[in-house]
Amino acid sequence: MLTLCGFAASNYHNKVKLALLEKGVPFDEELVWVGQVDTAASPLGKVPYLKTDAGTLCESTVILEYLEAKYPQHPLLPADPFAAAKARELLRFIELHLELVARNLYPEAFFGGKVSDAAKEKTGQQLQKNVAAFAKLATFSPFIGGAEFTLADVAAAVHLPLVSSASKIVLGQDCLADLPVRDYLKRLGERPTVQRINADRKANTELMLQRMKAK
Ligand SMILES: N[C@@H](CCC(=O)N[C@@H](CS)C(=O)NCC(=O)O)C(=O)O
Repeated sequence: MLTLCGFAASNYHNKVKLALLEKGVPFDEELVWVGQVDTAASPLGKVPYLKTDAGTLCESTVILEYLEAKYPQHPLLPADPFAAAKARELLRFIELHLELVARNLYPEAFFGGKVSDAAKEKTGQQLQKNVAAFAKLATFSPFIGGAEFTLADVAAAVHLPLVSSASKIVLGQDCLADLPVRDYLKRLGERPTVQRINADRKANTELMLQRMKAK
């Protein structure tokens, strides 16, 4: 049996959870907050990590690739190698050039912290450039890379909402507003798997905020 360790307010945790749900692979979830991580399993103390019969794995995208290889049912990568690489290209793009850049804004957007004006300006410029490049790769027709729901959609479903709201809250402008992201996310939100992710995220976010207040 697989055990997914982490917390449901985390988009990286939800990326792996959404892939498990889409593939119909049974799994348990273990609530592990930052600070409670087994560093033998995740040496940087990050979530998520996955306990498997063969051992533990960290890094969400590595876990996604493992799940694809180990559980071929309901594939989330196309069989054609080039089409699969295109899906991975979008997945990597979302993670590196959107999520990781927008993450500089999260302390102020979501955790009551402050981001310097210089960091805001730099992040805003990077996002503008990266979103324009992303627009050349993403089709949103109906899925992010075309006709099939793939790992790129799994990443998009969890990362794009945060990129949108962080830029809106901190920079005063949703950096994805000119792309059909809202309609796309609405379509994805019709999937029972995404509904489960969103409901669990909401409940866990409440819990996380209560914990933060109590500290
Ligand atoms: N590259 C990692 C990133 C995971 C990550 O940053 N997780 C956050 C929670 S959303 C975390 O554990 N942060 C705590 C920390 O960095 O110390 C992955 O893809 O799994």
